Amino acid sequence: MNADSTASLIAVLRQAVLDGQAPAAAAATERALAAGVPPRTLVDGALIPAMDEAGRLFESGEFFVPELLVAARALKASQALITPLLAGSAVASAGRVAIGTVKGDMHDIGKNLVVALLQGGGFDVIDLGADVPPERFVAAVTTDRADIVGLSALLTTTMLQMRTTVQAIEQAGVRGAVKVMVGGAPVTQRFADEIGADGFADNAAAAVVLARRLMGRPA
Ligand code: B1M
Repeated sequence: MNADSTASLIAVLRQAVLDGQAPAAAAATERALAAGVPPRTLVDGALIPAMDEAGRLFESGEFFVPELLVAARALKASQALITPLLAGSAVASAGRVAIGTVKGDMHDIGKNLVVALLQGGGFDVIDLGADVPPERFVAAVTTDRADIVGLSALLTTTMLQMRTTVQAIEQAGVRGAVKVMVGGAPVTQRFADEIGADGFADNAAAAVVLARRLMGRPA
């Protein structure tokens, strides 16, 4: 396969996601994978750029929430085929991570990518889903015995729930038993420091490196 055909397979997938065409996105993903395009190349070259473009069109008033929703649905049709390949087949657990998108926030595409790469990195992952209240994160520590709690947020309003969640973990008396990592488009290292998180990662691959560091392992 030459660079031109890889680029055109990626472009077709990117466009299918942007157009909200779930069957076309799934078909383009299958074609690209069958042609040998690595799954991570599809994520970085097609899926993330398609959602970035959808966000730009939303900001400029050319897309509205329904267009974002169908684009997200098309992305998930592709992601469903890619995720098992990213997750790999690690045997020994590198640690237990409970991860979710914070209360009030329905964005889960980036969180799902972090889940897939953590699983690929050998972590035992409890996916708490989206719109997760602080008390569920607390239970992940007290009941599920998570080593790391991962908080994702995509809205400047809901990222404040990260602080509330860290406080809830503190109030439950289990802050010393768990590491907290945070991420999502509006989140910064500075914000992570302010709320007392143990680490911040700005993408899914960096989240795996961070989780290893928080577990005291080499990256
Ligand atoms: Co919404 N949305 N959305 N949206 N949406 C954004 C986030 C926005 C930036 C769009 C815009 O205005 N340009 C804007 C937020 C503005 C702000 O707060 N500053 C916005 C808005 C305003 C809204 C609504 C309020 C719109 C409305 O209703 N009027 C509404 C809120 C709903 C709610 O949550 N309560 C809303 C709704 C939606 C949909 C449901 C339609 C849909 C989400 C579908 C879904 O996720 N199931 C949606 C989408 C798709 C987007 C955009 C277009 C794409 C988000 C995405 O999936 N990006 C987004 C614009 C944009 O981001 N360009 C937008 C791709 C994804 C791979 O990236 O999630 O950043 P990301 O994840 C990355 C890293 O951040 C990091 O790794 C990931 C992979 O590399 N990461 C972590 C993420 N979590 C991590 C956790 C970690 C570590 C790293 O450790 C634990």
